[in-house]
Amino acid sequence: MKPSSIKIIGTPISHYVETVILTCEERGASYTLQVNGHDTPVALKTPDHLLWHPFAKIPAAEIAGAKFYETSAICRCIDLLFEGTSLVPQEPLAAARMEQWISSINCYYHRPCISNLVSHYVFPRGPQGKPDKSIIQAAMPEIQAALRQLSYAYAQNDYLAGQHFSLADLFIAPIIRQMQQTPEGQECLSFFPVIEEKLCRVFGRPSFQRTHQLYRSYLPEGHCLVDDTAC
Ligand SMILES: N[C@@H](CCC(=O)N[C@@H](CS)C(=O)NCC(=O)O)C(=O)O
Repeated sequence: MKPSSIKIIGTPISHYVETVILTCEERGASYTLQVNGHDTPVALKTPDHLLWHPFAKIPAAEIAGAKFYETSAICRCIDLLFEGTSLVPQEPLAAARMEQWISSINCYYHRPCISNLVSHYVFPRGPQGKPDKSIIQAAMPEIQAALRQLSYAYAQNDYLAGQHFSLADLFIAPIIRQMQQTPEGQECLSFFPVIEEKLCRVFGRPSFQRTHQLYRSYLPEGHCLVDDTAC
């Protein structure tokens, strides 16, 4: 079955949405974005949004007429539907390693690295409209512990699943790229240089460059990310 264009619900500011876009880009799937306040609005937390995602999160997607939520499920579906090199290793141990990393990223990276760090620079809510440094500082031990594990993995292999570029790398790359735009993220990453060394090859892929461009174009006014002049 060759699906028609994939409809992605959510803004590319979300690293999870970026992962879905990256998967489409890598697998040659055409897609459209429905972003709250931009093209066709599906407002977050509204009854409309709940029809797409019962827990009011992004992303959600429509693929071949079926609605899905959960990034991993969406990316797996896209990977299976399109011809060409799969982003899921065939070899069982490598496939399990990929799965381990996707689950770890959801459980141990998203909250400290994004909710407690990056999102405070994207949507500053502290004094004088600046990031709330107390929340960020409190998250640093957990962020360091997470990056340490990631650095062990990238020190051993080129990709998280071993020699096979996989969905796991597409889950972590947008998180690390977003962390690079915060002073605390930059500092913490400087202690684990192998992470950026290995991820450079993902950042350099045309899929990533297109997706990151899209991410930048949706950043809100007043954000405090460091490699931009907005703050
Ligand atoms: N388990 C979900 C997590 C999705 C998620 O947490 N998305 C964030 C954006 S990065 C979100 O919707 N945040 C809005 C909120 O929590 O209110 C997945 O894998 O897709």
